[in-house]
Amino acid sequence: MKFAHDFLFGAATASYQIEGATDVDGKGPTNWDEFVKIPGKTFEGTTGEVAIDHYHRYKEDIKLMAEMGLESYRFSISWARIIPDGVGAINPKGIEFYNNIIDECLKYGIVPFVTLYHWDLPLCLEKDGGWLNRKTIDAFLNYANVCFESFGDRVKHFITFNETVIFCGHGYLAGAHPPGIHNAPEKYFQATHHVFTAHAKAVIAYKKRKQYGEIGLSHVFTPAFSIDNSEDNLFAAMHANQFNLNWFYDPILKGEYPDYVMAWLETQGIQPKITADDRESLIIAAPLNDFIGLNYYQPMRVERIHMPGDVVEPTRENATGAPGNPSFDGVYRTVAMDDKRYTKWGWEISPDGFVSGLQLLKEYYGDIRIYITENGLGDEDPIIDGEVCDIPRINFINDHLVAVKKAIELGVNVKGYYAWSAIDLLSWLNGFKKQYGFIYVDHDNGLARKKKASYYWYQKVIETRGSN
Ligand code: BGP
Repeated sequence: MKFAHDFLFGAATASYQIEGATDVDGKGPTNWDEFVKIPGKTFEGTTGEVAIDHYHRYKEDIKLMAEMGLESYRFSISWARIIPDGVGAINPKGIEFYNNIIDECLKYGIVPFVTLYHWDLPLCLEKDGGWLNRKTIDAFLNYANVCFESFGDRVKHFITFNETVIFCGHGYLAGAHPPGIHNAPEKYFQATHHVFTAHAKAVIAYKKRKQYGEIGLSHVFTPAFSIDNSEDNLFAAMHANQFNLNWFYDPILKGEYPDYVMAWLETQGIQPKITADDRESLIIAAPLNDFIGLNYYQPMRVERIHMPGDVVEPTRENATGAPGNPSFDGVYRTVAMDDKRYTKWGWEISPDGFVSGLQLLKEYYGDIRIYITENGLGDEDPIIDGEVCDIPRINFINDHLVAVKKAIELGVNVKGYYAWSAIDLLSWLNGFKKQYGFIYVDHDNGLARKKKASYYWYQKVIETRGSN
C-alpha cells in the first residue's frame, strides 16, 4: 500500500530546541532561559542559548528539508519573541522572523504546521504563577490571536499546545521542568485545566476568524497495556489510561472530564476549580477541533501495585515512565519487560503498541482526524568514515510507518506523519548527545550541517509515498 496523495510526510522541531538567539532582536526571557541556569537541571548544563543557531541559519536548514522532499514542517513559535513580556507590546522583529520561516517554507512548497506553545513561557508570566494563574489563559488567547492575525493568511494548520501531560507533569509533579515543583497533584490538575481552557478559547477565536484552516493540539500518546491478562493488571491499565489519556482527550474532544478521574479527585479533595465560563468554552470548542496530534514514542506496560504482604516478582523499573505518566494513588506502576526492546534511554520500541494504541483511541473518540506530530528514535548516531550511519533510526521510522499504514487499513483516520526531528537539536533534559534528526549538526565544527543516511532514506520514502 502507498500512502494517499494527501497524506503529509513531515518532520518537526520546537523553538527552544533549535533557535538559540535567546536574547536577540527584542525577544523576552522565558521560563526555560531561567530554568537551565539552575545547576543539575539539564544534562551537563546544556542550554538553548545557541542551540543549533537556527535563528541565523533557517534558510540553510529549510533548503535542506526541501531537498529531502519534506512536504510539511512542524515548528513552534516562541511566545516571548512575539510578545516579550507575555501580555504587552508586540515585537515586530519576532513577527518578521516567523514570517521569514513561513515564506521560506512556502517558497519550496512545504506546508507550515505551527505549534503555538512548545513549553517556552514568557518569564513574566511564569513569575506571575504560570499555568496556575487564570490570567495566563487570557494572555495565551491574546498571543494566539496575534499569531492568527499575523500568520493565518499563510498558515493553515495550527497546534495550540504540545504535550500538556509532560510540561505540567514535569512542572508540578517531577520538578524536572519549570517551575520545578515536586509532588503537587492539586497544582498539576489545576494547571492542566487552565491549559485545556486556553486551548478551547483559542479554538473558538480561530473559528470566528474564518481563516479556513485546521486547529487542534498535540499530546504525548503513551497508551497503557497490562503486562498480562490478570484482572488486577487489566484494571491497572484501565486506570492508567483514564489518567494519562482520557483526562487529556475528553475535555478537548467531548468538552467534559472523565467521571472516573473526577470521582478520584473528589476523594482526595483536589478537584480543580472550573468556572461556568470554562465549562462553556470546553463544550463549545469540542466539536470545533479539526484534529488531534499524537506524539508517539512508546507505550506503557503496567502492573497493579500490590499491597504490603503480597508477593510480587521484582521487575526492572522503567527509567522514564514515571514522571510524565503519573499514578496518583499508587494503583499501577510502569515496568520494563524482558521480552520487549528498548532504546539506550530505556524507551520501549513498539510499533505494535502504536497500532493497538491507535485502535484504542478510535474506540474512545471515533473518526477524529489524526496527525502523528512526533515519532522518532533518540540515539547516539555512529559516524563511520565521516558518514552518519543512523541505521537504527531508519529501521525505527520504517517500522512505525508500517504501523501507521496498518492502522489506516484498520480504519483509523491518520492524515500525516511528522518525524521527530527534522534536524539534530537540543534534547530538553539530555543535551545534544541524544540525537533524533535526519540532518546532523557538528558541534565541533561550527555547527556545520550534514545529511545522514536516514536523510536519503526518508527522501526515497516521500518520493515513493512510502511504498519502498
Ligand atoms: C517530546 C517533546 C519534544 C522532544 C521529544 C524527545 O516529548 O515534545 O520536544 O524533546 O519528546 O524527547 P527527549 O529529547 O527527552 O528524548
